[in-house]
Amino acid sequence: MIRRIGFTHRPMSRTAAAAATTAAAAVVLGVGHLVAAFIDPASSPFFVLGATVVDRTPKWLKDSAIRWFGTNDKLALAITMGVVMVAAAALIGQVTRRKLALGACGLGGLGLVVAVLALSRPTATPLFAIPAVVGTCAGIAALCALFLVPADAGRQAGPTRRGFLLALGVVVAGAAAAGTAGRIIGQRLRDIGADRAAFVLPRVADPIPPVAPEMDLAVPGLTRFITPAADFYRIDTALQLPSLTRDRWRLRIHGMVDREIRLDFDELSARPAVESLITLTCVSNEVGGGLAGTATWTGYRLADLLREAGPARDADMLLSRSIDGFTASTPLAAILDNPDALLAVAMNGAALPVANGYPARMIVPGLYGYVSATKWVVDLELTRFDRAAAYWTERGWADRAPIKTASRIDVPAAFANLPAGPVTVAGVAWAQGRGITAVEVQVDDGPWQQATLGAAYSIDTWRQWTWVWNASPGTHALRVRAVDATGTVQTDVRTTPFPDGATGRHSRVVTVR
Ligand SMILES: Nc1nc2c(c(=O)[nH]1)N[C@H]1C(S)=C(S)[C@@H](COP(=O)(O)O)O[C@H]1N2
Ligand SMILES: [Mo]
Repeated sequence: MIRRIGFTHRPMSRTAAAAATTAAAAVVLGVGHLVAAFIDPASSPFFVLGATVVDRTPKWLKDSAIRWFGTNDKLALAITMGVVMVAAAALIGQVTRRKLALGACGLGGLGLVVAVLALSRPTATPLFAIPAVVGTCAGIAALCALFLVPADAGRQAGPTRRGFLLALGVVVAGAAAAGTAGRIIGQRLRDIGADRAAFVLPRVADPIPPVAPEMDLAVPGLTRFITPAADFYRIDTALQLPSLTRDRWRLRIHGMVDREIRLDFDELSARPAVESLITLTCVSNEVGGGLAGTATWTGYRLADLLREAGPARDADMLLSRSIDGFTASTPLAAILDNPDALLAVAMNGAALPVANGYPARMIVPGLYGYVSATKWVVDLELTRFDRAAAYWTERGWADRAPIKTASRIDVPAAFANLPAGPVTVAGVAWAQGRGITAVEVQVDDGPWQQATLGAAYSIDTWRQWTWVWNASPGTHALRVRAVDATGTVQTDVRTTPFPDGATGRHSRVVTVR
């Protein structure tokens, strides 16, 4: 009698095969994540897949994702990826049902693809292939075990349902345990929390004027003048936040310079620190959207750092690169001519939150974040616009992206139901680099009326505004427009964020009873 155990197996039900293969795929990801903790979190198969999807997603889809899911876009991506992976695993499961070796090859092939993708990540070293390879071997072992359990030698009666479910449970639990262990070990090995806690705010010789309490108009529902770090919007391509401690951080300034400079964090800290209050805005912000925030940034003048390196006369771009491979192209003049362009290390008096670029990021007043605000920045290359492009400009977004004049109604809320009589309408308006000189409000097709402006801190910060409306019963549309210091009235022409920022006037419909 030929013992067939180990070479082939009893066919399994379609559902069981799908479940077994999905569990094996979970093992690939879980074990891969654990191994990656010891190599580099960015080499985890899960993040390699996610980051590859992010980088290859066409512009229109990415825009829609940001529009639909806002700052939950990464959660949406993770869920979508999960669904796709389960579907792919279920499909391989049907092949495995017929021939185990074929299923194992399928899983192995996918693992190989992930290994190659890992090697092509921007920060990859040859070690980046290891998590995918080890994870895939574990996944294949799990797959074989699950498919062979039912054909247990002693059991002439055939597969036992209980035995299979038990094995499935063990495999899934093992995958989850490996993934969780990877997460915890990854965090322990790079204790970014402790590193941040130990950060000491550099002393600023020439502090900026404080924001007096009366500068922050106390209207319920109105955006605060300074955005608390915890409420600051977050936009980036990072599926997993880089965990870069200060002692591992290095900055290289190179390219079209007289002398290349390399700095570590201590050497940076030895330089004179400055601070500035700046409103940062995302180009993807829709009319009326919340992708803008104001903070006090503490750091070091980018112009001083670049001048130390001696930029060539014909360089016109600073190409900044983050530890995770994101790049931004900033017109050099916007940095050399602006003492408020910073390599920032702190936000609102504390170390940068990891999500906002710890330990160092760029902040350049007046430019949208994608061409200026590189977080986790480690490399500054002086170059030219006719020689280089950056992450978003390669994808069709504009090279030159000054922030457009915008205004927003914060209160009353959309579709609010209000009693007739005096109603406070309030919001913020910004025109970084120019400054806001007036905000006007229109009710239905009535005349434009002057709002009262909050204090102007600087041309690079937003201004709050309020206007008291004597509301009469009915349904009304409130509309807002700003005027910047050049006298230009914010345009009514509606454009999409692509390629250089949305335009149009924000309006809100409310009902007065
Ligand atoms: N490393 C890195 N830096 C980045 C980005 C990114 O994707 N990766 N996105 C930029 C964009 S588009 C914006 S609007 C700002 C947002 O900064 P915040 O997340 O601190 O608000 O960061 C910029 N810096
Ligand atoms: Mo952005």
